[in-house]
Amino acid sequence: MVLQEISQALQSGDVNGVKQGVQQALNSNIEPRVVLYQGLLSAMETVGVKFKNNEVFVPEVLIAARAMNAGMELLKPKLAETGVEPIGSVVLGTVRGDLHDIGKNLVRMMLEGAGLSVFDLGVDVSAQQFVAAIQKHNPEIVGLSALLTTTMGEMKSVIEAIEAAGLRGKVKIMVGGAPVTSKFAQEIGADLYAKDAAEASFEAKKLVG
Ligand code: B1M
Repeated sequence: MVLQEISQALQSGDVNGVKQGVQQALNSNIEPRVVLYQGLLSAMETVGVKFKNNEVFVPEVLIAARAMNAGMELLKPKLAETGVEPIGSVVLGTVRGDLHDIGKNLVRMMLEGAGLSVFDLGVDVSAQQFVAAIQKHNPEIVGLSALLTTTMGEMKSVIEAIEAAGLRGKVKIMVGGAPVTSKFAQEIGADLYAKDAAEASFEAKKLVG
């Protein structure tokens, strides 16, 4: 069945296989939302579980995510026509002073794979930029990434700025990155800590779900 072929192709990072499968499914009048959930997202979830269990690693997740994005490009216009809504939204960024984005990008891909829409602010994002993005996009979750012990403290500044702007009650704050721990997350008043991209997407999905 074509949905299984899409799933297999996605899990092995086969961009052309995913594209062909998605196109074939659309040509056969399979509903775009079925292609999305049963073809792409369930396969990405499987990759996420394997990543969590150390059965696959960062490169495999990245190529699977690239294949998912290729399939999404074909699906997006059809989904827009049939009105499939994302399950929630996340404002995401690497905090000010920090230029590391490989992990953050992986988190974004897994969140998108879980059906959330992500407003990715990039790297070196100031507290005020996070606040402005929350005001603009009204997300359920704000995700902060930091890879340096010297920039972890900036997460606290972002949380304080969100509080000062009167937005703290409106968003849940998720933090992560190699030096970040759940103890640190608690100390700075974050709501969620995720140790990796798979956990970030599970937690986010649980929260909005
Ligand atoms: Co940098 N760097 N780096 N670096 N770099 C580290 C982080 C470092 C540990 C290397 C080392 O010394 N052993 C060290 C930090 C030490 C510390 O503070 N504890 C370090 C340093 C010191 C520096 C510079 C200061 C070096 C210098 O210039 N003297 C400099 C700082 C620049 C800056 O940011 N201002 C610097 C620069 C760079 C490059 C630009 C060269 C490059 C970044 C390229 C890029 O990102 N586009 C780079 C890289 C690649 C690394 C290492 C080698 C790899 C990081 C990485 O991408 N890992 C890193 C050493 C290492 O980790 N082995 C190192 C793979 C990625 C998938 O994992 O980012 O941990 P990670 O993300 C994971 C989780 O942490 C989690 O999920 C991800 C996927 O599972 N996660 C979240 C991340 N964000 C999350 C958010 C969440 C939830 C989970 O919720 C929102």
